[in-house]
Amino acid sequence: MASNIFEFKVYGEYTDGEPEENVALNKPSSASSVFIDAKDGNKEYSSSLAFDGNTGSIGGKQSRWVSYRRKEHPDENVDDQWISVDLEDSYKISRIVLNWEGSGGKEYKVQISDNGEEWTDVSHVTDGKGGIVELSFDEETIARYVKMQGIEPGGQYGYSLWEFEVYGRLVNPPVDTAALSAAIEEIRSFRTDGYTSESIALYEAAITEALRVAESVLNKEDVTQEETDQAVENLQAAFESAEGKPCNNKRSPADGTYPGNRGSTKRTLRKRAATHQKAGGCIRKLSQRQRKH
Ligand SMILES: [Ca+2]
Repeated sequence: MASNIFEFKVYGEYTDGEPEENVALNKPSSASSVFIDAKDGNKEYSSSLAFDGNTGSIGGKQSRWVSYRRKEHPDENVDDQWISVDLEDSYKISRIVLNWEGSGGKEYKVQISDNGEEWTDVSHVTDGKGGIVELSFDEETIARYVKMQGIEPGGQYGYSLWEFEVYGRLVNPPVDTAALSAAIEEIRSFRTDGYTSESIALYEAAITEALRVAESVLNKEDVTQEETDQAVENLQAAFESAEGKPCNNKRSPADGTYPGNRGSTKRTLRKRAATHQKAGGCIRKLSQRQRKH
């Protein structure tokens, strides 16, 4: 069979113009069995050959996975065979392309899993004929592992796949913006805390831009954890630079509180900070723990 016809691939695009990528390419794979050709130098048709992006040959061996064949394994259940891939992260799967060699699957299921142990059917093909089979999925098809579970091969030569392609988008882990919200809220609260007008003006000049940037990060769509963490750092740096001069009390690195303030109520802290500020001291920051009082 001429393999070059398989090299022509049409890649789709997402609505934002990003090209789809084969996220199974060169990912770790496994299979229930691997055909070893004893008559041809013991060539092994291992599972990785279905995920190498190659639809031709490598070193005289065709780049395809092949399961046990009935001829060499008459006592095995050569129908119940599978191949799977670990995408190494969760993806929203839009398409799966099975590029069968002539000896394809007649009946098989495509399954997905989050843990590689419990599988959910997402497709059941009962009239497979080999060649390229393209399966499409909706937005909710999210998985880390994908498997082709064979039920009945197309012939006596086992299941054979040139390539097993999975197209999808990485599912981003949820971004935790609680620290950023808290930092913004904490700084806002200082703006109404009854400092002298001079110190408020100085403070606001230093903090306004940082606060504006932090709020834009908080409201940004598709914000990343890295951007969020950086915004908290920037906000804290701006806040600290707004201090008239360095505080004598060092911040405790463990929880961000001032050792001298531990156990104080919010009201006491505010009074103490105001007094300190009026005396030409620095602005102090209430910790989250202290704000709960
Ligand atoms: Ca291949």
